[in-house]
Amino acid sequence: MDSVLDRIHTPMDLHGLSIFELEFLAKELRQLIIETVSKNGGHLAPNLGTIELTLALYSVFSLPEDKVVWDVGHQAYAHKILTGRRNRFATLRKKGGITGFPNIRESDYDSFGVGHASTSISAALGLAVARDLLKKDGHIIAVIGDGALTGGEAYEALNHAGALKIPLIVIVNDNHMSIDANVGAMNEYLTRIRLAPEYRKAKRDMTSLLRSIPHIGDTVYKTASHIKDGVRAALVAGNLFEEMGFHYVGPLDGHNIQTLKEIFTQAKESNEPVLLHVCTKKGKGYAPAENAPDRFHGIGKFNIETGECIPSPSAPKTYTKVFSDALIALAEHDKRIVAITAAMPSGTGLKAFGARYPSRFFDTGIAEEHAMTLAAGMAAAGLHPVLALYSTFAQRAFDQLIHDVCLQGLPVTLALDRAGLVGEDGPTHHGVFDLTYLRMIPNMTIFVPKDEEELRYMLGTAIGLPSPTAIRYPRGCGLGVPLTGDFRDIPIGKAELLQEGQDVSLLALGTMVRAAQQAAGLLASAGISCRVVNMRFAKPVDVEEILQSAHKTRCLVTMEENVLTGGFGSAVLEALADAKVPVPVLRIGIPDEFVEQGTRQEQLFAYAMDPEQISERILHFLKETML
Ligand SMILES: Cc1ncc(C[n+]2csc(CCOP(=O)(O)OP(=O)(O)O)c2C)c(N)n1
Repeated sequence: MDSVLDRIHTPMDLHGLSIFELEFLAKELRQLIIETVSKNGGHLAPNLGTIELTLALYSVFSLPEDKVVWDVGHQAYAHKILTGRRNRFATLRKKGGITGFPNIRESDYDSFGVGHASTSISAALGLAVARDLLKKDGHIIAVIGDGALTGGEAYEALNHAGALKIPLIVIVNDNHMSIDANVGAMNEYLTRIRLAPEYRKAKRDMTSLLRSIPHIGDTVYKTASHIKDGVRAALVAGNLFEEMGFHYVGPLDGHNIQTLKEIFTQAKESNEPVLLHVCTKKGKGYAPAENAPDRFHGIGKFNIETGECIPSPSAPKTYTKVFSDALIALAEHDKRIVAITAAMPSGTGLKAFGARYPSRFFDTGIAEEHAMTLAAGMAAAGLHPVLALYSTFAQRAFDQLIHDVCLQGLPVTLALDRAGLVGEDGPTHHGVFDLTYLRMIPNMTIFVPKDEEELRYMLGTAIGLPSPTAIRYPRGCGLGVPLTGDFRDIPIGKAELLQEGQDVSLLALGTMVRAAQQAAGLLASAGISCRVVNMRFAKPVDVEEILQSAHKTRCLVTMEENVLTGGFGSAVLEALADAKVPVPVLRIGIPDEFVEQGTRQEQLFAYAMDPEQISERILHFLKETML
């Protein structure tokens, strides 16, 4: 058969296709997605699971007038290919290429930008309210995974939508998985619905019974649907969604395009909120991803034949692994330590902690706010929780951090992984705001390790403190420094002087310490002598060291992998202003803009944060200030 994909230029081209053609197209999409992700990396398993769902949706609804809001957006590759981006799909996640998530600046078909979970129902409800107030037409559909449905915002939106009662379609894409296995009572509830054989049988029996009544058949079937609903609700111990104001339909086979099309066609006619429970298989159609959907959730380059990752040259341990090993070791002797993750046990390295200390490990689901207050509660009762979150997702729990943890001065340690620039996932995932949003909170101590060994020391030190602490460390491998296995206390608020110098002081934090040392080397060959300091703490900053540097050298350079607005450089300026010390300061960090996707190296280069450009900037700064 000739390519069907070649005939698709807009989603409206799907409307006339037969089921056979749509199924053929599903195969072509699968192949293109597998090939592209094997080269560029990306989210594979979630995308393979939603191909039939996407095709059925787009062959029934009329995009872009009808709008589909994808939750998290990591399953929207078929959407991108079918909405005019096929020719650019090879540039997926690359610098200047198409993004890995829906992005309203990229296409009119991307009705809402996303990357963080559990926002789809709120956004879709907003679109639906606007449609009605502005007297426009169009169906609004939110597609949310069972994992994203563990996030509190999803319930806030369901609660609101059920009461507003305006037309809105919510599709729950239930594949029984978050990134790792899904958790929580809602997950168990969906499973009960999915598996209840008596529910499926009773639904079938009731339908055929009503339809078989002579003469009245379909009419009675429709008017009596409330009886059916009643039976359904009773059988599944009360259908939660119906009770929240949604008309529930499901469970449905999410890979059967014919069935999905029929149900979507019916859902189009509804004047009230409808919730369609669609069951899919994560990784569908590619055996390695079906067998290991967690590993193939988000993956780097891999070999399509074997499913094996393309090995990178022997790399040092990741910061995540060093954190994980250190926490397990500390917990051996300190029974107060408990570990919490919000749906990222593998990503944060806490899976190993859970295996070692099952009763001291908690996965809350995608519920960062709850996780933060849960930690506060535990700390108030004598435990020392270590809450490991990706820096970007910790943004969710900002109020809980201020109000529940810091205001009460509770000993919770935040382990913020993926801090700084994260590369290909782009602007939704960079951890570049944490120094700013943490630094303003009273009672907080912020540790920033220069390497993986210092991360170990800082973790031990933080857990020893009776107050809130945060440690932020980057994505990926450490520097390969030797790991002694020791835990040494780091003096709070004290910087580490790495090199004396007379001309310029480089005050660096975290990943930028190595860059500062390299830049100092380059500057030395240009005859500039640098004092290099590992500042270690974004709060409290070592004011004494800052003032000494101002006294000993002609200017200061601050270096951080964070936005400049309100970050570490700002802290240094505040310290100098408070001490009334007038000294020129060059701040190196991320300017006031969202950082686009690319490799981490490309991003550092784009902001002139690599050692070569840093040394050039310093030379230029020295000339500019005529020092
Ligand atoms: C607020 C937030 N926390 C954590 C994540 C990381 N994350 C991305 S996808 C995902 C799992 C989503 O599971 P589900 O919604 O079921 O989609 P599936 O991948 O199974 O299709 C998680 C935890 C996120 N994107 N946003």
